[in-house]
Amino acid sequence: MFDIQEIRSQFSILNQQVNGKPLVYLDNAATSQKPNSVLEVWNQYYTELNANVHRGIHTLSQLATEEMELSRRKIQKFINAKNDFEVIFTKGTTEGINLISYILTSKLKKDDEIIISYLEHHSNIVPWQLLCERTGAKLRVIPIDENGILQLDYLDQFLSEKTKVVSVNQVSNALGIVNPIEEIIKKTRASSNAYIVIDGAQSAPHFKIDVQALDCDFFVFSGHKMYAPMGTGILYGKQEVLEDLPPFHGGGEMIAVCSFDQTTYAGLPFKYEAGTPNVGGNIALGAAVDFINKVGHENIQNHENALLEYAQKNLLEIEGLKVYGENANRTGVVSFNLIGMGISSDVGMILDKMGVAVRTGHHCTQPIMDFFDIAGTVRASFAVYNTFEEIDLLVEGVKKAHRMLA
Ligand code: 7TS
Repeated sequence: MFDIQEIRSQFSILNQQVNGKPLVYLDNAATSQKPNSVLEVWNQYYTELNANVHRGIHTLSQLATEEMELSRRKIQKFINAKNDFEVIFTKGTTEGINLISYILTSKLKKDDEIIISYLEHHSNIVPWQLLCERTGAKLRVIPIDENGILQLDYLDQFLSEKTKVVSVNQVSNALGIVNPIEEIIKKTRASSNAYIVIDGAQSAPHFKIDVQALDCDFFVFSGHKMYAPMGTGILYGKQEVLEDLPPFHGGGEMIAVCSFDQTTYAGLPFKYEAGTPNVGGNIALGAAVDFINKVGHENIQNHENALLEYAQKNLLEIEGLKVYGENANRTGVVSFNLIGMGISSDVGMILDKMGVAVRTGHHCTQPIMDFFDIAGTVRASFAVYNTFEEIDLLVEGVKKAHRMLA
């Protein structure tokens, strides 16, 4: 049974007023709120268990290590990784992609190619540009059509023996478009030996992920967008790929033997986890996975898709309102503008006065904004705790903005 009020009761933060109005939190693509179960686990770690992991003989250190490793196994199941040591704790998607682009440096040479798409967040653009600067490789970008849909014909044209990396997101943060990553991965495998990287920042909170079925080399996501604390994230990498590549950070816990003459590295996952990790956060990420599993992926998706459909239908009734990616397969996000009526932040400020939290601007996806020839959009993004009544308040707020700005 999907009981929205029961779910909402687990998120104390939602039960407050902002600017004298009940908070309507629709900025979930930026970061989701955290259920009490996650906060309790986090709090319990610091009040009862705090110790450094993997290095203590003492009881607290052993218990903290066990809890963090249990969390790793929960995440392994969550994404259906073959082995728990293929699950690397990071501080988020940005760190994950930077890590991958760094450790691939020696695998690329001048005139090799890296394929990304127009729909990427800056954190899936800039690390690859930096890799191009280091190696002389070139970036190729799969274009989109006026609906924001990727033009995969171009992928067919781009793929060759020069392609060394294909890195795309599963869901676009700016538009909510669901990209056909299964098809992209199949095409890439068929005509290149490229490393395949999937940015799952906006899909992990919404979809059941199966990295083995996908057959990607890397899959990265952030904990804070899927009900876990900030400063948490996951890098999944295939065993044989991670074993073949060099480490990223050097430091404590990532070595087998360290001497001034020669240092050898620890096995997975520790080779990629130098330094003291975010133990409390990583354990709480496991609790966030428990929360998602308890609600159920199907329930989450059905509810969020119903919210999206309802929001889009009602917003489109407002004169002059344009939804970007209106006809594309989307999840969790409606991105729009009141054409000719101020800029997106004007609408955002009016909504904020009504207690409605949305993001405005370019959403760290300036190429998409350039494509549509706009400075930004108003983005409402949904999580499992949002309600149809909240969508009504959003629509009411946009109507008010329309009256004020027209
Ligand atoms: N990739 C995608 C698709 C994202 O949506 C984001 C963050 C990132 C990477 C970076 O994740 P981070 O956790 O390392 O920051 N997206 C957004 C957003 O849409 N609004 O704020 C952050």
